[in-house]
Amino acid sequence: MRTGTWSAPGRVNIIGEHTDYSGGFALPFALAQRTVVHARLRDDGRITAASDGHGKVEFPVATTPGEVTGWGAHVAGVAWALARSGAALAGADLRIHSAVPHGAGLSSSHSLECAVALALVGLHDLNLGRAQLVRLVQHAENEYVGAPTGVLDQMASLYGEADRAILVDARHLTAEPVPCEFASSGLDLIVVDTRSRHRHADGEYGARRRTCREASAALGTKDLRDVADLDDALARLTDPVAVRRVRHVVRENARVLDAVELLREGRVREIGPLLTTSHASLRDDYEVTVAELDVAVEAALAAGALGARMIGGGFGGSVIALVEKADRRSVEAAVEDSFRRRGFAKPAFRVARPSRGAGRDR
Ligand code: GAF
Repeated sequence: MRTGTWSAPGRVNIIGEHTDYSGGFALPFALAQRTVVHARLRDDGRITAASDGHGKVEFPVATTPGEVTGWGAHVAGVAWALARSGAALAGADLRIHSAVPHGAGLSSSHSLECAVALALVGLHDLNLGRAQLVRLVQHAENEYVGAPTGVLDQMASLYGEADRAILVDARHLTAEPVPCEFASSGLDLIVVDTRSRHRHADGEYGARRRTCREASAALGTKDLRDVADLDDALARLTDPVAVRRVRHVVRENARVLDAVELLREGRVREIGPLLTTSHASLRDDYEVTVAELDVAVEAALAAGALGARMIGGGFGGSVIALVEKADRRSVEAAVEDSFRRRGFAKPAFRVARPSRGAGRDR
């Protein structure tokens, strides 16, 4: 194929935060906002990538980590991971347009990587399945970009479906669609971009990954997902930080499965309290929230939201709030008002709807 257009969405995670790198469960969905890549094959071994708003980068298909930095590293990293998997790339011109808000914790970089991966695979007629793309994008992120992320974001982007959430099993890399229609139940899922960003987010994320890995080794389990008796596991851990992290992960996995059951039974409103409990656990046990996230959740709940929580890695980014449609404006006004009173930046609101996943557009 010499030319084509591919796109991949950002994501919202309904529940299941900081569980993926412990082999656990998550329940994200793909957003309507997408990154679109118009691609043309080249035959001179070079890749150019031009992005609205971010400028243009050019590099050879074969680079090594560190050679391309900034946003271009997400593109070069995908080419690098493909080459490492044995693909011979001829080169490509990529024109990129993204409607996924940048830095809002809605997975704009994974949507870019997924769209670029599909474009390069499509242009070169490579035979790679979605599960292979999940790992490939993870290698690009972890080893080229240098962000120690898991598989949640690219699985949501690659496997998303309209009106469905996706039950991600991060150990087996399976993605099971789960009915999820907020609008037809009279509900809205509001995404609040708190506009807060924490500089040390990657280091804090990496530290939590390490604690989980070490705790799992101390407990003799393959992953924290395998902890069968939480009380017994907590009693065997001596480090109070590890106790809190493990408690979050084990309980969060259970909350994901509870939410899936409720959605399958059409009891959409009842997932609200699970969201709120998840937030409390991320605040108190996993310690990944910041004031903006906590204030947004508290204000949304006080204004009548059925449930609310931070999403993504934490240390800034977005919060989701499940609300009756009739309450949307008043919940948004309450959050905005509490931000004004605290002197925080003005938050941005959007209603999220489960949308189609990544694929070829033309
Ligand atoms: C980030 C990571 F990219 C995901 O893999 C996941 O760990 C998430 O934080 C926390 O659930 O989005």
